[in-house]
Amino acid sequence: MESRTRRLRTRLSAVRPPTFAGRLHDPRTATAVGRRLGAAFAVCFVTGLISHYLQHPPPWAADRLPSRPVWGYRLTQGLHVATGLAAIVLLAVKLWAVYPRLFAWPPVKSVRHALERLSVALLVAAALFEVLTGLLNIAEWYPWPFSFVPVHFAVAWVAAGSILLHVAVKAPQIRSHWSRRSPGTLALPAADGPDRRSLLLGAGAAVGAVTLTTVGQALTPLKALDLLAPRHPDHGPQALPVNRTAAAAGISRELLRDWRLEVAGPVPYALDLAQLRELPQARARLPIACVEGWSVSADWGGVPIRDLLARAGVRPGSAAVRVVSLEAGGAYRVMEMGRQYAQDPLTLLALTLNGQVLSPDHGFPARVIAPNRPGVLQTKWVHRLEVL
Ligand SMILES: Nc1nc2c(c(=O)[nH]1)N[C@H]1C(S)=C(S)[C@@H](COP(=O)(O)O)O[C@H]1N2
Ligand SMILES: [Mo]
Repeated sequence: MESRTRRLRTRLSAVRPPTFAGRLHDPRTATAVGRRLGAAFAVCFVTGLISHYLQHPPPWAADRLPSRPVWGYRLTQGLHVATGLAAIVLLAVKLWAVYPRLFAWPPVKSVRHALERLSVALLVAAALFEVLTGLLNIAEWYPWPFSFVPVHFAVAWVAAGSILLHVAVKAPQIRSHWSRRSPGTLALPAADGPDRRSLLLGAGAAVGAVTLTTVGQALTPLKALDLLAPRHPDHGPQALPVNRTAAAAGISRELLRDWRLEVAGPVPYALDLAQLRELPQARARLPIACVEGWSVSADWGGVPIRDLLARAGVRPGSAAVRVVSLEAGGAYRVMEMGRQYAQDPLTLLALTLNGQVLSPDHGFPARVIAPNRPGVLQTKWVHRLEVL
């Protein structure tokens, strides 16, 4: 018994944490991976800001937001989710490459060193938080007590700030390890190349695989490869995904029985569905581009919002509009749309989708579809327009 314990103890004492002294844990690898990770984060940050300000424009910008190109938000949000997913892979490789330094001993050597480590801790925490909350968000899983949007937005600034600080602190190393020809590499052994190349190729292959198997949720020519994304662009009623169903929104046949579109403006009026169908109809091929990353184009038919506003006595291009859904609660019940959107001839109060009457889940009897806007603002089950 005694000897067995001792044997176990000797064996355990032989187990040491890996030393990670290899070339793949040197500053050059950290720089090579860091560059790519930095690029992914930069695109992710900028496209995230675009998404945020399209959804929550400051008052001075609301009427200036452009309604073209129609695919603008589809592109930026597709990039946001794709670069965020790529960043997960790159962040893992980067953390693996610098792992020994994160646990270096002694933990603190000087005030400067302490500050540097603190900034790295902040960076790692913020970056992990952003990619993980983003990942769970596209899966529509919210296992946390806070509201996703403001927290994801705020921590993005922390991440961006700590990345800038990190790059500034590491500038000398980054500079000397940036390119193959830079002076820093001359000191490295000749055998240095292949190892690092394999690591970078492996990381590239992993990013490629993640991208190819998810990007089809937005880049529909690749939809056949969309194996890992939470949403498939074709799956849903009328071949279009649904985030919130009519049942979930509490839209019942009862509620719809006396449905009429009310328009509040200088000359208020109300129309029932038959009357709306009598008005001149327009068609538009526009995408729904969900903030969660999926997007699909469809053929929409209905009455241009600007015609409905003109009928209420609004001069073309002179008013923004508030759109109210029949839905009783929910964050997307009320939506506001600036002038550029309201006057765009492609902005419709849609009554049909791909030539058919809207299904209940797509917003029957009427929904908004506008160019270059986040999906969350394409309000379903519309029953009231208010001229602002
Ligand atoms: N009233 C209302 N409209 C809504 C929503 C909602 O929850 N309530 N969800 C929005 C979101 S997040 C998206 S992506 C689109 C999706 O439209 P679809 O279900 O027709 O594809 O509808 C938007 N319109
Ligand atoms: Mo959405």
